[in-house]
Amino acid sequence: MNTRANSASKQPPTANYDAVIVGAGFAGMYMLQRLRERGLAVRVLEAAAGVGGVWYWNRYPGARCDVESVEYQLNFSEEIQREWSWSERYASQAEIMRYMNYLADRLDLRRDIQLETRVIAMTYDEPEARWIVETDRGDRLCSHYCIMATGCLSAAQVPDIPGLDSFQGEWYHTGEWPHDGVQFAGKSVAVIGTGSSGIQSIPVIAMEADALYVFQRTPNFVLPANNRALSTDETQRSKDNFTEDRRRAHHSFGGTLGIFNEKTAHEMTEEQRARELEDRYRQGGFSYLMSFADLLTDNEANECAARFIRKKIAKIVRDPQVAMTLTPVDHPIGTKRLCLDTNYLEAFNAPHVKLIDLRKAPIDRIVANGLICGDREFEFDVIVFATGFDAMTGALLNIDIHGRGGLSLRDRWAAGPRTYLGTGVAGFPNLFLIAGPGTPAVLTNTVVAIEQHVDWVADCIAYLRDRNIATIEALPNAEEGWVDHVNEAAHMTLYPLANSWYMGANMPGKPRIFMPYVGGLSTFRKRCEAVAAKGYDGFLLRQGAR
Ligand code: NA7
Repeated sequence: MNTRANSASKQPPTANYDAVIVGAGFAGMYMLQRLRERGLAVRVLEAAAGVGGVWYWNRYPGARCDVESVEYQLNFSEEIQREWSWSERYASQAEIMRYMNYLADRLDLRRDIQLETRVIAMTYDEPEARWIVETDRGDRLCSHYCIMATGCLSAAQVPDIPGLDSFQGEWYHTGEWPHDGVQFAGKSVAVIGTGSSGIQSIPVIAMEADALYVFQRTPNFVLPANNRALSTDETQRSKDNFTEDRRRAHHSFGGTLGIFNEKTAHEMTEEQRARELEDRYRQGGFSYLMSFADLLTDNEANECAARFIRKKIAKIVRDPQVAMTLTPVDHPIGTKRLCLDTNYLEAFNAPHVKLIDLRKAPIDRIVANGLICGDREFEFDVIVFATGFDAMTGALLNIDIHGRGGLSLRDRWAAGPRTYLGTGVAGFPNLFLIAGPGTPAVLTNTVVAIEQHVDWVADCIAYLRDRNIATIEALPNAEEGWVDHVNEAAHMTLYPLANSWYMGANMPGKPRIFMPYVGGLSTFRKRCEAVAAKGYDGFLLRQGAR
């Protein structure tokens, strides 16, 4: 087991850093800024040819954020927030990329970011208390700290359907979309998958393609986005309210400014419930899930909100058979990531858009000019896999990470991910995860969660350096306690009832563990602050020169 660690320490590393950050999305960029402020020598390694993380890759037609743009930004600097204005209620992928590139230039981040460099291995060199980081370009970097800003949805998943190699047309995954775009005009197209990426891309592809086949395994709950241009007044208001809005978002349950109804569904009359749901539905966006205090914990309350959406589907989709196929019945609303829609349901009213229910017959195989489901054969020129990601753990486990004593993270997490506060892993000193399993990040406004995590890690590193502490490492019992707490919290809600990517259920063979923390960002923040206030309680701190 020790061979790897020993051999890693024998070869001289090519460059020395205080910190290596993997990934240049929101988390990696902000982490770089925070560590630079504290005078650390930092290198960011990024596989893509540009900054932006998940937004760099997910440039499929219709790609758009489903958190309100004025809330989906880094808010550490009021000056920057005043300089930047969003044009729409929900920012398009292109606008988010402009914002992220603006941040990279404005903060002069690029000189410390190495692009087109994929980290393939990381090995902890115990005698020297340092990490050796190896890349696909042959770099060997040596770093005291490693921060994994690898994203929760960055390992695209193309299902293992027999025959894909024999397909004569073009195929793409929404999460690895070509930068030059894809021409659909005059073509017959198949979209496989109806999560957020499918739901956003289908209506846009339908406008261009001659024929569109949508292959659906599970119908999803969709809510109108009601996207629109932001007025000058709205933009100004968000700038003027910067301090208060930032405070509110950071101390909220979900990292947003949305307001929860404090009443449970049972405390309301039928009329009140219907009005609440209708108001929030019209408003658009995720606030629908805040209609009742118990919407995600009580079956009846949830069913009331779910029934309301099912009725809307029946009104929008003209063909009753198609409407029924699009109607979700197998999971409580909100327990799979809710999808925001712009003309998704309406797209199925067009004669050239066909819905195929994979629950009746799954895809048997792909052939040269299409695919076969049971006794039906479909012909098309292009396949769009909107089939999601090896979420939360995929990007981390794609790297060959070995901690103390040669311990492999893949082995350590074989039965599911285990972290302390979503940040530290026992046996992996000075390794920090951002938005990792065990944090609330993916259930909240991720950017606000990322800000909280990064601030915590930056403060922690400052604490260690100020006190000459060489290493920090999660203690096994603290890790176990946190994993139990994350599990217990999840099982107090309806979340585990769905086959979601939160549960690892979208990946064949992946352990079924509810990975995110459902307790909310405000509770998580308090817990992190308490741990820091007690000198990083639950972590083992080792004194020593560094
Ligand atoms: P999601 O939400 O994981 O959706 C993937 C979709 O692909 C979903 O409908 C899956 O059905 C379907 N899928 C996955 N594998 C298959 C196979 N083998 N056959 C047929 N259909 C399949 O990914 P997205 O990219 O849409 O969204 C990811 C996140 O990005 C989203 O949650 C937001 O946070 C933004 P299933 O439901 O598993 O039956």
